[in-house]
Amino acid sequence: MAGQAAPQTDTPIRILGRNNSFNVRKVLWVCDELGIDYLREDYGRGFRACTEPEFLALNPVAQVPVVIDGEAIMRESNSIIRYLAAKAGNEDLYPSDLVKRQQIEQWMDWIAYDLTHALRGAFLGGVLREAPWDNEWFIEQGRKDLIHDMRIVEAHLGANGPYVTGDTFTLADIPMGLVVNRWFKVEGFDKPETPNLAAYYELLSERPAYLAHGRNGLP
Ligand SMILES: N[C@@H](CCC(=O)N[C@@H](CS)C(=O)NCC(=O)O)C(=O)O
Repeated sequence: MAGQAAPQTDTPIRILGRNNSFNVRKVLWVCDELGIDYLREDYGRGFRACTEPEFLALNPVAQVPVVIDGEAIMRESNSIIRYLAAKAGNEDLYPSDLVKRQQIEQWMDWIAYDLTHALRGAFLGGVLREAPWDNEWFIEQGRKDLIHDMRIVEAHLGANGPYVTGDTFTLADIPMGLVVNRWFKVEGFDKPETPNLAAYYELLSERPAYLAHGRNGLP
């Protein structure tokens, strides 16, 4: 698709992925924020396997979400939500100004690389007891890393909030909103007090799309 414009069609996009997946929920949340129509099909744990040949042909790394927009087949949730916001031309969620854009993306990337790794131990291992993450050393390390990372977010929001990049809600708040929801749901170890994260959680909860897909009772 390099060099081609995004598909302009009235056909709803297709979202392949179970709606209890952390990464699918990001896409659903953004669609609701932007008023994007979609059709969702259940794939992933508990549903049709991502290892089915039909799914692997769409996503060789066998993970949800996959989004199909016209001829374009997309994977990687953060990349997908950037695409959807850019296609909608939504300057609030994803500004075209390169510096503002980078300020958003640096948080999204850090969450994807560091925080998600910590959550593998603390949540996938420590709460879901899912192999191969259910290893005591890995769980303990994940919990330590999660506390370390959430202290960074707590201090950042206190100094620079109320949203991740300051005064307005942007794409950076989508993965962060899911992380913070999980932070308040994850159990099995002592967590420090995080009043700024609690205030941020309440602020995001003013958004119906967050209540539908982020703070919706799931961890
Ligand atoms: N980096 C990928 C990660 C995707 C991912 O880890 N997806 C999980 C669900 S949150 C998955 O497909 N798990 C296997 C399954 O549900 O069968 C993204 O952000 O889209």
